[in-house]
Amino acid sequence: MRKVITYGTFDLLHYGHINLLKRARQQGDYLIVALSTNEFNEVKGKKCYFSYEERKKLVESIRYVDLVIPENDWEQKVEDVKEFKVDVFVMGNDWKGKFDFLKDHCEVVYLERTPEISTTKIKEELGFKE
Ligand code: C2G
Repeated sequence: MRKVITYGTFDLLHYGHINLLKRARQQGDYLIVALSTNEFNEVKGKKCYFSYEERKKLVESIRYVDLVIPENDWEQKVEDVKEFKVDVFVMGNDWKGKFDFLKDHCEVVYLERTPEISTTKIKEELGFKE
């Protein structure tokens, strides 16, 4: 079984996230999503609308996702790849090059982002104050 992993906050889940998860899943037979915890989002400087549990419930319900694990920090990726015997690491290309160190442990694939949509844009258009 060819296992894929990807990481993210996935707040205000939208079709850009779904496009990414669908293509990530197509890189193998099993997709793990490491979902940023509320605490790690503070480290990332991201203010989430939905809590970790709420975002986990949403991401787990996506047909392309087989397992959701917590992403607690920047440092866990190598351990995750080893622990879950991951073959492919996937991220949107806004991260291009940032995780090439993982090439020592698995394939690294950066996929095109869906350009016209983002959680920030949704919040702005709805008049959310950050
Ligand atoms: N994404 C996308 N198209 C969009 C928006 C997001 O393809 N319009 C992708 C991002 O490139 C990322 C994934 O969806 O691969 C999740 O996006 P975010 O929740 O914004 O993830 P981010 O905060 O960048 O977290 O350790 C890595 C970090 O946790 C990544």
